[in-house]
Amino acid sequence: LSKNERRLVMSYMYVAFISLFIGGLMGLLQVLVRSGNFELPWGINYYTILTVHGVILGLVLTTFFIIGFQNALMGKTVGYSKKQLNWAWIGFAVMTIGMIIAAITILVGKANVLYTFYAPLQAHPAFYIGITLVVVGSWINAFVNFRQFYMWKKKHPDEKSPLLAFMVVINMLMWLIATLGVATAMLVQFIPWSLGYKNTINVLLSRTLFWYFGHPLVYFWLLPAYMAWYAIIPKIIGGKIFSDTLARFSFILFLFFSIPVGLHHQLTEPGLDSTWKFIQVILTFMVVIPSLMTAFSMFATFEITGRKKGYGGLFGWLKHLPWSDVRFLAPFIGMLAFIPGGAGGIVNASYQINTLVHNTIWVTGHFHLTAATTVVLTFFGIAYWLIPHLTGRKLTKSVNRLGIIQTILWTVGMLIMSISMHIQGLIGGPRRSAYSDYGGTAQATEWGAYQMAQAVGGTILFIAIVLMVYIFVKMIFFSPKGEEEFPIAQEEDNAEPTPRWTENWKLWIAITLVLILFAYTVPIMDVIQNAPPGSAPFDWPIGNS
Ligand code: HAS
Repeated sequence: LSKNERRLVMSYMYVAFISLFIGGLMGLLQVLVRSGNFELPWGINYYTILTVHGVILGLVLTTFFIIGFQNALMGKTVGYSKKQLNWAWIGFAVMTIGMIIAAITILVGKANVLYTFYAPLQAHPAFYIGITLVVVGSWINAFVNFRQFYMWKKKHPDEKSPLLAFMVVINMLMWLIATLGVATAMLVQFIPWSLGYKNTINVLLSRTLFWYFGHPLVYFWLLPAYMAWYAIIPKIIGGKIFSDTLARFSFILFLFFSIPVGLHHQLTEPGLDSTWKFIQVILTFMVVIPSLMTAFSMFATFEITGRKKGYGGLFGWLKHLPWSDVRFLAPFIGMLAFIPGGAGGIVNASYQINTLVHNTIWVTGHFHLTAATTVVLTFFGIAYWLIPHLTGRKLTKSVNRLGIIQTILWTVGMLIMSISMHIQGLIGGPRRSAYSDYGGTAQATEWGAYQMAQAVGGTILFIAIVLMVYIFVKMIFFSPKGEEEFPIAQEEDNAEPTPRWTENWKLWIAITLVLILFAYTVPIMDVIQNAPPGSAPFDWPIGNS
């Protein structure tokens, strides 16, 4: 990567790791409050810290890490022209300005609306404008990536595109189509309503537009982790990509099925016809398939590599994996966490069973396994080679050792926290609530032990976050100078050529749009036509309640 490209990617990384620290601190405060043994000082509202936690980790850390990482992949595989790089900087600037505006609005307590900003909770208009700017900045980046890809294809008409560039384009296409939902909600509903041009808001429409965006959002987090699993981990373990075609096909399936499934977050909501909910549940089970393909492909890579190195037996090939290399260990634990995390997702998506878990802290347990373990541990695994590569330093043995300790702390903290969240959810423990003994009811008494376990897990996690930030600073400023490789794997030698149909972009976009129109046209028309008069704004009572 050129000097300017490295600087661009590092700028994203700075925002991501500062966010990790602030968001993690808020997480610690939350588990302490929920344990019932701690009260927030100076009358700070519980929902302020919950909003900071969700927005800064779920929206800021992820988006900045992902776009930074993807820019590194694009620079490495298809390259930047000077003009493209300038536009990429403009995208970064717009995103950062938007992020700062939204962050300040939340921190001064003017946007206690959580990361889903459900109406009729109302924030100061600056919050909505800030988030909209983050989205606009990300669009600029998306178009830069599309342009880079297009120019590369023009120069290499008979070659297949580099796998990682192909994956970045799919992820940004999905993001672009998905964010149209949230941008519409912002421009048509939230901003005019919060500015006082409208007195009421169509709550169900705003939630439906949010989840049209909100579910592909979780795959926008997941796909960069899959990029690393498919194309980078094989190189780190000394192997090759199992199948280029399978990898591309699984990404194409994500493009098709990530978006027309948002209603599975609204299964308990009245006002949406259950037929359409059921149809979107079926589509949700379709989006499980590319993850199962990924699991299959990862096992295959591990086994083939192990056997090539001479390890036999039913599971003997597991021994060859580089367990003491944090670039492998952290993402591998991420993969393991996705087995129960994904299974929990299937539980959530099962229409009737959703009634049992919806709005309980089970759901919080689910996304701490999927997003905060699978995705985040993979991102850490990436950071251990990407940051030294960008700063021209070496990943030293001591940093590697610290990284392994960090990974173990994270795993232990997350296990304690998310297992207890899952169990507490099954016995009715609500999510998104500060501490209450609910008038001393027997059921609430049962939750106490699990809340305590979450406080223990959350404290271990906060220690792990401090250690990660320390490692980040060490990798940038204190590691010895040198060259760290940018590990990109080759395909297996006997791989069949990737068929050309994998790059039939017009067809992929057309199928995606048809599926969206099929799944969403009637529900959205219903929600608009049958809209009740609308809800006036609502704000939380002062304090922790
Ligand atoms: Fe989810 C709620 C359904 C995946 C994140 N999810 C959430 C929320 C978040 C979230 C943040 O249907 C909360 C939203 C809110 O605030 O209200 N989710 C699913 C389904 C999947 C799924 C079906 N979720 C994710 C991922 C996330 C994420 C990924 C973040 C990154 N989720 C739901 C539903 C709800 C929900 C409902 C709403 C609940 C409610 O009522 O509110 C699927 O994509 C999961 C498929 C995955 C698998 C696992 C495959 C396993 C792999 C690992 C391979 C391991 C290897 C290791 C190779 C089937 C790929 C080798 C091992 C050796 C031993 C060698």
